[in-house]
Amino acid sequence: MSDLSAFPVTRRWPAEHPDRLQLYSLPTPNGVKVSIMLEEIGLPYEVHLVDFDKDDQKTPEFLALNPNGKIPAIIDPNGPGGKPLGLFESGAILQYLADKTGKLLPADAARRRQTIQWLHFQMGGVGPMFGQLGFFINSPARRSPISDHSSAM
Ligand SMILES: N[C@@H](CCC(=O)N[C@@H](CS)C(=O)NCC(=O)O)C(=O)O
Repeated sequence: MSDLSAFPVTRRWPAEHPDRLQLYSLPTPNGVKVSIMLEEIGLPYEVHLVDFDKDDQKTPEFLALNPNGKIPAIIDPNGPGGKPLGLFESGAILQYLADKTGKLLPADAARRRQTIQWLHFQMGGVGPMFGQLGFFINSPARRSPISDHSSAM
């Protein structure tokens, strides 16, 4: 039985199956990336809902796992050397899971680099652009005065 008690996040979200990978997430674009990966590679996991309506992601327990206060984050009870490992940042998690299982990341050096290239393109380009679009356009409370003004014209 894995001991995850060193991770404060497990006090707020207790692990029912501590031997399984623990996922702290919500079905947002960054959140589902890890869920899809876990389903694809078939690794058993336990999911914990981080509720933005309750600002769960800003609680001390969650911040101890990800100081940036954003989902997704994981704890792998079976990390390198058999020790538990906490990780955040969806791209880092995807690459870790691919390395761990040998799935979805080619062993061939050139194809491996190309796959990581597309991962970085998603992480540094597409993801943040869509994130900002959602933040500035879709959220009425956060709509900028400039876009309000231009839409009234
Ligand atoms: N670069 C990070 C971005 C994570 C991110 O932006 N997560 C959003 C949901 S998609 C979040 O947790 N937002 C909550 C907040 O900012 O308070 C990653 O890829 O993991």
